Amino acid sequence: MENKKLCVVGLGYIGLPTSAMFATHGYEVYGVDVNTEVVDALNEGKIVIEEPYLDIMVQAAVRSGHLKADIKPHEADAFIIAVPTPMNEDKTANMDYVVSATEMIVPYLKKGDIVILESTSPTGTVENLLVPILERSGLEVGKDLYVGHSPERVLPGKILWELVNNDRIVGGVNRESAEKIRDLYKIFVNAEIYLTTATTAEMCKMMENTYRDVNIALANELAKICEDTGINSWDVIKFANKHPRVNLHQPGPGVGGHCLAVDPWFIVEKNPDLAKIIRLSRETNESMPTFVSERVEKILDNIKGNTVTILGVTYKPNIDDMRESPIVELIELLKDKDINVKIYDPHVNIENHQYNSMSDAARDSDLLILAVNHDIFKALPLREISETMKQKNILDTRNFLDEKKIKDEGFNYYLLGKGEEIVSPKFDEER
Ligand code: SAJ
Repeated sequence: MENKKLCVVGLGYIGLPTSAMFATHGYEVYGVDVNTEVVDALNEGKIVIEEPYLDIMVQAAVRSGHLKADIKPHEADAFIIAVPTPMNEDKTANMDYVVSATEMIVPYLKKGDIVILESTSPTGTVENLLVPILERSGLEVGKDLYVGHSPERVLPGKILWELVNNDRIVGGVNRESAEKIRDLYKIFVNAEIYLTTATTAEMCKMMENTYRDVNIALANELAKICEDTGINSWDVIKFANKHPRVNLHQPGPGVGGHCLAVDPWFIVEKNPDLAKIIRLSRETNESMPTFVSERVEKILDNIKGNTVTILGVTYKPNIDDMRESPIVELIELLKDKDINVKIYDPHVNIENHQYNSMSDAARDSDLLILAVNHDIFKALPLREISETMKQKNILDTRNFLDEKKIKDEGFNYYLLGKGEEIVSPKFDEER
């Protein structure tokens, strides 16, 4: 029997692992990307992104002849569109890549084919944007062509495991489309696949990230309130979460990444008058770099200094990804205040900020800011740092460091979300 053919447009963080997954499950997969560098690398069995074990899987798929890359689509039984949907300046979704990817596959479509959009998209994208383009093929959508949305929901760093083990939602333009798409993913998905409409699936994806963003905003608001009240928000969170139905999230210097910081805006775009909590949450999280920079200013005023060292610039710990990182904005805000900023993050290459060690980065600093909770920062070489720093001050924006050890080494310890004027200091010290 001839192998089934699949064409995946967009070979990024989602398209590439998905291609490799199908290819190692017997499909003949054509990966399509406009970037020739990605295409050439893939045809040599190599990848240009970082994701655990993906290189091994891609290499196996390419060597076995099941995965090939090209700059143009190929005829296939199913097409997956997995291109980026970035945010425009005005915080609306940029659908240009989705449009061009869809237009690109039209000449290759035949009766009975399946077309799936995986990219995160505003509600109505499949019905109002994809379908009219696909109909240019002369095929009837829902009858000759099975069309739907099946959003990815994997976590960078755990993509291959989550692709297989996460439940999946499939939204079809009709039931038959949803069922065909489900049967396709069933090949490697070892979890539930739920069927619904395309527009419901679009909203689900955006809402999953919005849920997290709104909850983080709540934690960030609590942090601000607690600083003002003179108590410690991290204690409030710890104790409140002992309630069986409460799960407060963690405050921090902001929310980064290409998902949480972006998707909620796509809901606001379509329903600006109704999406009030969603918009306010985004604004709250976007205000955090400014909030931290103001805290830094207060601390520096007290200690009379102007050099700070920032530990970590990525959007979350233990990765090299700086997309939408709030720390990048924090750095700019501090520079605007004429503060001399030194940056240390061994996970990324930062121009003009290459230090051999943490103590080198901390040299002549008045304040050390723990901005990202990378594992490598857990045990700070406090003694070495204290020898090079001008003044011994640490601001922890993640409640990540050991306050007692830091204080024992003679440092002042400041914590984001904890008021400097603690209401009951005696009790706090006894902890
Ligand atoms: N953060 C906080 N406080 C918290 C939790 C996170 O400030 O309590 C911040 C992090 O520091 C980071 C940001 O939020 O800057 C986002 O990190 P994340 O690990 O929550 O999420 P992403 O963007 O790496 O991945 C998310 C995931 N979505 C959910 O968990 C609902 C992932 O499953 C999605 O596939 C991905 O978005 C996506 O592509 O949509």
